[in-house]
Amino acid sequence: MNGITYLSLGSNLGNREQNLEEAVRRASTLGRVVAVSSFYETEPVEVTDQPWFLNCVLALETTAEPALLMRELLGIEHEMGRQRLVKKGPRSIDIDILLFGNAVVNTPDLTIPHPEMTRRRFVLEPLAEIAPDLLHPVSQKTVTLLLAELAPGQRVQKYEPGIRAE
Ligand code: PH2
Ligand code: MG
Ligand code: MG
Repeated sequence: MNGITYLSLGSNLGNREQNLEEAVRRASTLGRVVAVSSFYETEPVEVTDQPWFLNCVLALETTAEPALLMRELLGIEHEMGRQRLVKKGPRSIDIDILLFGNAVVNTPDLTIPHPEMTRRRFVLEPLAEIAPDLLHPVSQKTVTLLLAELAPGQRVQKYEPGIRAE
């Protein structure tokens, strides 16, 4: 399988900016980086009682199969010291596969497209920055349209080092 894969990266523990930069650097060893979005300061969603996140999106051209890619990404999370204590809770680094070309994957360990991506502003805003016309392979909607359809809420703003959003 070949194609461009879109990854969502997030951190809300430790030095968030350094964590994203390090994860981008490590992910770049798995293929060719096509684009990296700006970093965004984002309000926590789903589990809201935790620190704000830095999030970004990365486009990577890779020949790795989705399952292998996911294993490699989990390896990066592990090497970077991620501890899994609370589901959807604070983490030094989270790397999720959003899309993998037009692939639709439904296995016990992996679901592509990422099932939450269309409900998350912290995913759609950075994705719209680097791939506004990209089509969601199931709904066939562009990222721009998905973002426009999102209900208001979920604060997301471009990260400016030194300025805190909270
Ligand atoms: N990740 C979650 C749950 N909630 N909220 C924001 N703002 N950013 C995230 O990366 C995030 C989240 C589970 O992966
Ligand atoms: Mg996640
Ligand atoms: Mg994850």
